[in-house]
Amino acid sequence: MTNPAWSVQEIEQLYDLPLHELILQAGQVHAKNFPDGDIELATLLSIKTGGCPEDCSYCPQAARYHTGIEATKLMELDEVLEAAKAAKAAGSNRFCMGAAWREPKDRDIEKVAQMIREVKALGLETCATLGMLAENQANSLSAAGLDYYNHNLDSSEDFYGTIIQTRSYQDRLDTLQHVRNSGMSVCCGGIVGMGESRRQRAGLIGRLANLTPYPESVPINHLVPVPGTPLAEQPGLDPFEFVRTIAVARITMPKARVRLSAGRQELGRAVQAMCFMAGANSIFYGDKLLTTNNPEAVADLALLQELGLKIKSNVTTEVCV
Ligand code: SAM
Ligand code: DTB
Ligand code: SF4
Repeated sequence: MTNPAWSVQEIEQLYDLPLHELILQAGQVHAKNFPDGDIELATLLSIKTGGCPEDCSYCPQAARYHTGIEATKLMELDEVLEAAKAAKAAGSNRFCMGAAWREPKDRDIEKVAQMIREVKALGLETCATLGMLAENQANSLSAAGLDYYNHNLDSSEDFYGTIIQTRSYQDRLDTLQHVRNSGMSVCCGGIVGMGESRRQRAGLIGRLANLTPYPESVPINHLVPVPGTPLAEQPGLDPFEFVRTIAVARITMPKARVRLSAGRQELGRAVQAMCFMAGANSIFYGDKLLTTNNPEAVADLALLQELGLKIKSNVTTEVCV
């Protein structure tokens, strides 16, 4: 996936279009690049919750904020497999294992590698999000068969320092490079609604779109303001601005799966429908994200059916020769 360089100004110009023109343009890009128009379902499991030493202002799992989340140890393999089997049976395509680590230790990588091998054997795509990765760690996960690694830029570089101080923007870019070099696909997006300006949202999308190649998966999270975190009282973003962000992501990263991620419960059905028209083609599916609530699976299936949207198949047909 190579892409022309996008300037922040060009992206702002897209944002400034009348909403119906922006959605039309994004819808055309989507139809051309995803003729099937199917929606991918990705299920999250928090395999290690809470107690994180980082200071991400939005995050309920940071130990320094008092959010009522209890820290756990790394989950046992059996428990992970049980959740993966349930996700597969519910129709999910991808199983994403998340850990509240700044970075994994090498012995954690060995344990997660075992989870990856066994989840993959169930016929699910695998994804993990474990924090920063060193080169050797990315290579080990890739060798275990990990399909995607999720690591977000979260915001534009000029807004980043107001939300996170314990790791730099460059640290994130370095991890993304290790993931890319290891041969895994990149899942990288951000959060909107943290008090950033439209120009800063355009800056985030620009950084994502200008990664060479741009990410295969782009999760766009709407901030879930969690009591106890510094962003608990952050006023919600105008829903049309969220739709615009999805459309702009679609136009600038035409072949990426653009995923409606955290915050869907607050968006409601009508705004989500607009997001699908603007080119979103993936959702986190299952009653829970990592620690916060997600729409119930039955409600999501009903919404997709009502909108006439096809779900990506999770049945792998093996050809015997
Ligand atoms: N600890 C790892 C890391 O930071 O890369 C993996 C897990 S972390 C929870 C994954 C992503 O979840 C963050 O980068 C952020 O984009 C998103 N996230 C966390 N809390 C959120 C919230 N309250 N609202 C929206 N997105 C959130
Ligand atoms: C991503 O971009 N969003 C997901 C996934 N990648 C790991 C996580 C959302 C977390 C929302 C807050 C929570 O549930 O703790
Ligand atoms: Fe830790 Fe990840 Fe939460 Fe930041 S986003 S506090 S690194 S779990």
